Amino acid sequence: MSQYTDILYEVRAGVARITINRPEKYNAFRGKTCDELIDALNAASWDKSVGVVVLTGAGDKAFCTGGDQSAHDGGYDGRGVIGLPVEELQGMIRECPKPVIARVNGYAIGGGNVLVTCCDLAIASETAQLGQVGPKVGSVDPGFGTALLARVVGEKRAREIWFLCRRYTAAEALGMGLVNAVVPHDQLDAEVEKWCQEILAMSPTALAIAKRSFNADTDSIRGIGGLGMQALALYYQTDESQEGVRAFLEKRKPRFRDVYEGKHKAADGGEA
Ligand code: 2NE
Repeated sequence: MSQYTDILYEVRAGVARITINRPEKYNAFRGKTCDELIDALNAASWDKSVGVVVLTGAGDKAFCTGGDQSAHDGGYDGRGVIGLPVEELQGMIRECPKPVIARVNGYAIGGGNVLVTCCDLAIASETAQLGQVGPKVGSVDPGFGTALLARVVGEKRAREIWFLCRRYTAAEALGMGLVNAVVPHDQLDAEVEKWCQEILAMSPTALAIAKRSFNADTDSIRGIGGLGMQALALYYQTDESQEGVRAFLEKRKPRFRDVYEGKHKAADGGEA
């Protein structure tokens, strides 16, 4: 893949910078975006001139807001079990034998928050907001999105994040260990650069071994994700899930309970 449309890829002085470049969609990813991210991460992984990878979003509004809801119609528009090779993308961040830093420049919501969770380190602007939205929009990102998040922030917090779908400030995310540092927005690049320079002074092989040894402890979560995506593909075929996507696009509150309870009733309101 020589030319990208949805991302930017740049290697400079040991740092590979991968930017999701869909600011008009708040850097939401469609199938093509995931494929390009996978390709760029693969390139950075095996380029010996690269010692550290920075993943970010274009513009000042969003890091990434997860799956592109306008490319979602009972499934997304790309390849894979749900039409988004998102579990492959998350796995690729972990497989990359170099530290991957999330430069969280704005909203990290839904699948965007899962990318932050999967990255080795995360440095956030004071303006960033993080959180999950799945149960609010008829989706869920099972696997690294749930079980790895619990390893990062603890079980109770992770369940709160998924069950209540609140948005958290960067300072709150720092408090729960979801990000490593928070800086004023205009100092974000300088701070990321500082962390990159410190990493570049280290032994690349020692870093790769350390990263893989951290991963080994949580690699079984990949299986949970695979199983979860199969379930998610079926869930996306339901009225309940599709109500969530419709409500988001129509900018209204979803009527999940009506739809859910309606499943047990005949169209005339009697019991099925
Ligand atoms: C990001 C957030 C919190 C921003 O809220 P707000 O109130 O500041 O802005 P607004 O009006 O909601 O969004 C601004 C524009 O960005 C678009 C919106 O539709 C809106 O467009 P316009 O009306 O101006 O044309 N936008 C934002 N996020 C988008 C998205 N993901 N896809 C398409 N357009 C998007 C708020 O927008 C929010 O909560 N977004 C929810 C994002 C969402 O539902 N993400 C998918 C979750 S499911 C997922 O990621 C996933 C996964 O992790 C694994 C497998 C499958 C799916």
